[in-house]
Amino acid sequence: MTETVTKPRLRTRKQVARPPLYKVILLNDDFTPREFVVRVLKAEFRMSEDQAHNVMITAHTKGACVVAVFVKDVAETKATRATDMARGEGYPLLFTTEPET
Ligand code: TYC
Repeated sequence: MTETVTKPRLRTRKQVARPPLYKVILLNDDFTPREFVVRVLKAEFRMSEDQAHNVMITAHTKGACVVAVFVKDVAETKATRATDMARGEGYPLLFTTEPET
């Protein structure tokens, strides 16, 4: 039995879905206790104590720090939940989101 194998005339590439990613950003403020910021980062973003501490210190010294990137609704949900955790304790801590360039 014979078989004819023909090469595709053009190189094709499987279409890969790449949803746009969004950064979750932690903003500094003068009132939220450092340990509370660390606690929120560990709880909502599943960071280790060390990772959370580094992110907190970066936001504290530079004014803001990228926490992580996610698809849009995961980023928004996590930012909202983390911010709400702070509101529940009366702290002004704020997480925002923005598209990754
Ligand atoms: N600046 C706060 C303090 O001195 C601590 C803090 C760090 C708050 C990072 C917010 O994103 C933040 N108590």
